[in-house]
Amino acid sequence: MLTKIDERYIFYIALFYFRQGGFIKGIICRIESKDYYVISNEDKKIIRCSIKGKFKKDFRLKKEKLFKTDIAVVGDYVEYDLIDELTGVIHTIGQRQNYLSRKAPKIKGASYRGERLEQVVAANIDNLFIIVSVAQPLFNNKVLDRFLVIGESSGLKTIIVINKTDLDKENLIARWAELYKKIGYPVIMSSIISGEGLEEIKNFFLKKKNLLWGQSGVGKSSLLNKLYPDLNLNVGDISDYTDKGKHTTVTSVLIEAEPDTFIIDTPGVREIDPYGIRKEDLSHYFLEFSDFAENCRFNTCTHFHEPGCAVIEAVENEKITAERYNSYLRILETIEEDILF
Ligand SMILES: Nc1nc2c(ncn2[C@@H]2O[C@H](COP(=O)(O)OP(=O)(O)OP(=O)(O)O)[C@@H](O)[C@H]2O)c(=O)[nH]1
Ligand SMILES: [Mg+2]
Ligand SMILES: [Zn+2]
Repeated sequence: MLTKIDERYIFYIALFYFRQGGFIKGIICRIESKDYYVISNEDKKIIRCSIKGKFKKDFRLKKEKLFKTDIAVVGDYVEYDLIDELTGVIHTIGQRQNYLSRKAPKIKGASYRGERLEQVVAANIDNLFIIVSVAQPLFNNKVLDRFLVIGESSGLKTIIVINKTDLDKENLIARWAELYKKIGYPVIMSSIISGEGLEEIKNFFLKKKNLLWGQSGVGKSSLLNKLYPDLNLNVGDISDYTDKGKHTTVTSVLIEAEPDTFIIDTPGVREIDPYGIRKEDLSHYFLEFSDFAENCRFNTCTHFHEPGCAVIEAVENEKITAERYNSYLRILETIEEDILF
């Protein structure tokens, strides 16, 4: 005979197992206003989910005290309950292994848009591809360096893709490729016209979570369409092209291109400011500076004009390129003195 206490005990154990079994695991693949689209781990169906109210409240509290960031982003691992076949409620959001974030765009002459200072682009990324192009938009090493700083400060493995090599009739871009290879970055030269570099990109993609990032018009969506024709992503028309790009892709989307191979296509970035980086830390994100920076006379050296600066000496001895050092100075100028964390 079971006592009342035994019965209650068994009931709670059964409930525990039922709840465990009831949650389904998945990954957020797209966000539209308050709808979080999740790819189910079980049958790969896309489920439209909301986020549990209590969870949102907890998060808000945490947010006010600790950080201002996004509650759930593309690439987050979640657990959800089904309401019906294609809709559900998210109950838990997994700890992020890493994430890519940038400063939220500022409205001219006003404070930051809304409450958010940090805008998380996506989470749990194995490979960050920074896509630039030879022309349309014209290659700009300073822009590339800004992207690289953010990749490094987010702790992501970063790969540079220089696209549209078919437009580089005089082979002007090769020296830039060499410069970044010397620093230690994998650099892929690619073209959707000649097919150069596509196989190499695909090899990096395999069994990984990959994010494509860069300015508008560099060819992020075009490269993905070329590699996986079934995707049929929207691609900008070159006749609409302006210097600022057309912003064809409007929201980040995660796609499982092959089993366990995930790709995130993102909208073109308009302006890019490193988030939460202090002046004295900036040189850590210029990889080739770090060996020299250790030998500066002052450990708070910003390598701008301080006496006994080993980085400036390395620039003079051409061990660090003038191009990278100028980029560094430009970014240093834009970092605000008081960073709010
Ligand atoms: N010549 C040439 N044109 C290319 C290449 N790759 C892309 N394009 C063209 O560049 C234009 C922009 O391509 P998209 O793929 O829309 O660029 P995107 O980076 O996804 O742009 P957003 O979605 O706005 O961020 C299109 O007209 C493409 O045909 C290339 O390798 N060579
Ligand atoms: Mg696009
Ligand atoms: Zn220094």
